[in-house]
Amino acid sequence: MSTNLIDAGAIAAHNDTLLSQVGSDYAHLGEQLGRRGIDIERVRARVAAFGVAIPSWGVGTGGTRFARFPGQGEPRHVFDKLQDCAVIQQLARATPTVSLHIPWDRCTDWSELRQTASSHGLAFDAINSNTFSDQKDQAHSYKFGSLSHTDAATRAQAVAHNIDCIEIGRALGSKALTVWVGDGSNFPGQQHFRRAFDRYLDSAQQIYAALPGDWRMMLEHKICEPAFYSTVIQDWGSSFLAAQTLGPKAQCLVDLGHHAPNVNIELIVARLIAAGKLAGFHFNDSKYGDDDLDAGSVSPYRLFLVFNELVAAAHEGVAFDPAYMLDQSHNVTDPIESLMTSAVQVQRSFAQALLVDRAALDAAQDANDAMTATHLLKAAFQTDVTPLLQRVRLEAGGAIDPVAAYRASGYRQRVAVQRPAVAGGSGGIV
Ligand SMILES: [Mn+2]
Repeated sequence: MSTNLIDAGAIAAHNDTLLSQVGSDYAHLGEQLGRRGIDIERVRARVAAFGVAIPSWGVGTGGTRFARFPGQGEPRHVFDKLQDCAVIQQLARATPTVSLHIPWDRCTDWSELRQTASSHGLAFDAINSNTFSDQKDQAHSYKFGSLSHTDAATRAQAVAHNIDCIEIGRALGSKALTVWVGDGSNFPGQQHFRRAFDRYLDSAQQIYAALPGDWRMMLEHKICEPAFYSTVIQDWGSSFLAAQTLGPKAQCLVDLGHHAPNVNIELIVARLIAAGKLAGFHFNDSKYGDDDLDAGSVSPYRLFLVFNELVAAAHEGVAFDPAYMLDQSHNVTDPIESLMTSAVQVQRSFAQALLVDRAALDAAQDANDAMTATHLLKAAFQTDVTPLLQRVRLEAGGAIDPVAAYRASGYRQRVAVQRPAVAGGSGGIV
């Protein structure tokens, strides 16, 4: 399989047309930042080292419970998905890892999959289990829950699946298992809240016991859906309680779209950092309380404020190592275009957070100078770091304008011929 999915000459030709423009914009930005006492080269080095994982399910077209409108040339299996991920990484150079989902990504030869990923310059991030839908030939149904199910055999089946995911992850070089359950209820009185949570904890403990020493278990909470009245791991409080109970290898994963509207997510991030329990992120955006929209497409300032907490904590010497992943549903766009754009958006928020004058912000906070403090954040957020991001991509061999280079490459049209449309598919969001 080719390791060069978009012709390198075409990328170079694309870059040539924009090269002088990027050079002059970058020089101007460097001068602006220099006046603020910021060394652009140092910021560039940190941004160049930043990466966000692509969810394998993200390269398929998503949908709603009403309908799914498949795109052209959708990936048929995990090897096609890897190829699309490789294209994203080749052009945008911000996504060196892929996060798999089992059973959607099951294959017969994991070592072949690992080798193929490696030939594309990709590695594997956290592995995701699925106990929110029934699989073919499954003995027990998850209709009424999985890890928290009232039936012990159903819980045991869900535990065994998670342990199976750990084994697959080990074969692929993953270091984390992400557990999101859809368990919950649709009617008041349907579920005994405390007992359901206790059953969840009991099951989660069995999974935790099977974790290799250098692994993390990432607990992902979600306010609603598929259960619409109550959810067992509904919010960061429940997630934190569970992570505390399980032990040091269990941490809380923050999916930006899994909160009620108006929840202060950056504050949750700060709390989890302080408690040593921040596992990482699923980045996306939302308007109403789920993770359907592209990262930063609606609220880029909120994404910046999340990164502001991360950069501040790192600046203050707090030891933590969050995993960064995208998790969003692409219903009306080409998933490759959305994922490249979102990866760059996440990278942009990180770059902007690096521009905050930390000493001045500390002083403003100590002096209760709210206006200065908020101006300091806005000064960083309103800095257009586009030339810096373009330069990072250029130096890494990517495209200055990834979407334009992708469209010009004709990749989608090529794979549409090779990949006939299949019914169903495994696009989705978790
Ligand atoms: Mn998620």
